[in-house]
Amino acid sequence: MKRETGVVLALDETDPEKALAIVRDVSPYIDAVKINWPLVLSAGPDMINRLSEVTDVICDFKVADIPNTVRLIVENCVSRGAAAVIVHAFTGDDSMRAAVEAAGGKAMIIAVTEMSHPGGKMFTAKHAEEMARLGVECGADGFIAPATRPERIAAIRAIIGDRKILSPGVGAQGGSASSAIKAGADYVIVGRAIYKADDPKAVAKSIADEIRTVI
Ligand code: O7M
Repeated sequence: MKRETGVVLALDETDPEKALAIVRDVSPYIDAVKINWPLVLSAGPDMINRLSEVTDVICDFKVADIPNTVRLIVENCVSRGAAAVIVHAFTGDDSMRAAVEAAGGKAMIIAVTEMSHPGGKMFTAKHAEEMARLGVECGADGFIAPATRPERIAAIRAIIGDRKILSPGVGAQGGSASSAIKAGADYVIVGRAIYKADDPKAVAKSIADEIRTVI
């Protein structure tokens, strides 16, 4: 996945044609688009293939299952052209290794550590460092850490070396792009602040500009 602007668009827009139009509009200012169940359930998995023709696609299915099921999901995403697949790390080492093996070096495997919403403090925060260490041992290429708590990005960075950090929670959830990048994130993940804006391209550009000032 390229690292030019540091912006990943979380495309939770559920109207397929609107979603495609937004991606085409903002594509000069994003490094990748992240899609999750809201868009895939309304548009179908073929959306992975269609979006892959425009930009890199991160399949955020937060896969959390036994190794065989994890493998089947990751293989399907990769065959549709995904550049990365996001998995939960709490499933343990065998499921994490199954994800990495199924990706076969063709797509990045990104593991969730601490989640960005208030509820993320209840369970994920307490085990975030352990999950980061497990991800490193199992060969994960990147990690999710919360832009809403930049000090937690720094804690994960201290464990994972130069593997990638993607940080959601910028904009609608109150986090700032520059604080996340300064704390050690490689990319920020931004959804509503871009796709619900009157001018998504202008917002994506302003976030890319903000990131450029701190690197
Ligand atoms: O900018 P938003 O709040 O509209 O969207 C944030 C996106 O990031 C949305 O797609 C969430 O599903 C995702 N996300 C979080 O907000 N918090 C997390 O802790 C983790 C994710 C995520 O992307 O996990 C892989």
